Amino acid sequence: MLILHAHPFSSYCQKVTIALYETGTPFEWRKIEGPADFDALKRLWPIGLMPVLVDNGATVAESSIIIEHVVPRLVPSLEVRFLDRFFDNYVMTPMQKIVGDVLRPQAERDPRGVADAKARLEVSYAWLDDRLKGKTWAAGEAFTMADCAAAPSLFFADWVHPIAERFAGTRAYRARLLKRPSVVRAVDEARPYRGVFPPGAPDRD
Ligand SMILES: N[C@@H](CCC(=O)N[C@@H](CS)C(=O)NCC(=O)O)C(=O)O
Repeated sequence: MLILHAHPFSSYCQKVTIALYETGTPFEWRKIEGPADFDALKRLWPIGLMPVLVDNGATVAESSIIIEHVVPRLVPSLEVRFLDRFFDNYVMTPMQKIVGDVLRPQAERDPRGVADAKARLEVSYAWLDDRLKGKTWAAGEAFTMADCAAAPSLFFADWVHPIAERFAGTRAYRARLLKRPSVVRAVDEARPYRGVFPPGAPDRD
């Protein structure tokens, strides 16, 4: 049995649960909700970031590695790995920077870092808009790990730095992702936690 240490409202955890739902892979949740759960997580993976998977006693960390470990068919090509890196590094990371800044005490906020993160998102939205031309999913007609990474990263990035109307392809792709049953399930599981979204969740999606 696969045990997933994760939280339904965490973007990287959703990336993995979308992959598991997409492929009908059964697993057991270990929800990380308090300090004791984080201590258990750190005993498995001292870096202390979720998700972490335990497969027959073996610990697997990092969302992309978990997906490739459990469902390698979602990672069919180098292009998919590249796009997965794109969404993690250039959409998820700036989105997390903007969210994380809200959690800091006022005196420790980093306006320059937040402005840089927003500028990075603008470039990412524009690059993606061009890249998606003629494609249903990130790498073409098949739904892959790249789309698992895209769904939560674009979902939350649009909340903290809305995707402008001129990026119609990126907006349409986000909307397509939000209709995919595996994504719907992950988004619905996280609905009860929207009230704790640090910058405040918009009343949509
Ligand atoms: N590179 C990691 C990133 C994981 C990550 O950033 N997880 C966040 C939740 S989305 C986390 O555990 N945050 C808790 C913390 O920072 O204490 C992956 O791909 O799994």
